Amino acid sequence: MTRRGRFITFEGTEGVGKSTQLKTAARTLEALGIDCVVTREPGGTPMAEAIRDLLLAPRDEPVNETTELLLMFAARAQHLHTRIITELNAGRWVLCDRFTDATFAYQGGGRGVAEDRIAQLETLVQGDLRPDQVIVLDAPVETGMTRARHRGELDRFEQEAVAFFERIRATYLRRASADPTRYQIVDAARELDAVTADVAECIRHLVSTAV
Ligand code: Z5A
Repeated sequence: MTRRGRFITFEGTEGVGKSTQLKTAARTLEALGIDCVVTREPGGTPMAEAIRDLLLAPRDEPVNETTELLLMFAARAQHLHTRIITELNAGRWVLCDRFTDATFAYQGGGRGVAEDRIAQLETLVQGDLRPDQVIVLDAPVETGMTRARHRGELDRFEQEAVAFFERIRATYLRRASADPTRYQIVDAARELDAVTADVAECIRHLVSTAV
């Protein structure tokens, strides 16, 4: 019988290792015989990826915070309703690099948009759908920046100051602490093998409790 897949998201500040750990998590699931897909936000469909390009491109024109917020949710609506829900209904697990927690952290904590405004859009776009598990990879902001910033030109978010990312990290930790069942904080400042082992353990636990 087909059972709804699980929806797992990976969050954290820049360069903490989300993309790296998503791949590990996918391998762990595949080894356990579970079909999964890996995707990301903003993005995950051709149209949502086009919105991502709009959002990340550095530009001279100031970007209004509401414009940024609505574009994040426009991309999410497209991704969720044309891809994620289809995959979950087909019984596949969806591993997503960032989701709405990133909006609370970046647009809320980082930019100062009121949380209830974000929550309204969350309900409009998602109804009551929320990730089954949020893995928050946590590391000092400077650690992530050092790891990530050998890639060349900085995108519009990466051009922000350290204080912006400190507010984002604090928002993630606050949200995770408020709901320790649905959120798992992993210390991502450690060496790669240690982080990978914790993420794999978290995935195995989810599988064992999902049956
Ligand atoms: N954004 C938003 O504002 N609101 C929203 O709602 C959403 C997003 C959904 C794009 O995200 C931007 O969109 C993002 C927030 C905003 N901007 N920022 N900043 P993104 O996820 O595409 O961009 P990112 O956070 O900058 O991702 P990243 O830099 O690619 O980081 P990562 O995926 O977390 O890290 P990684 O690529 O796996 O690892 C980085 C390097 O570190 C790499 O060389 C690894 O080999 C290395 N690494 C990984 N783990 C370790 C350990 N443990 N030790 C040593 N080295 C390591």
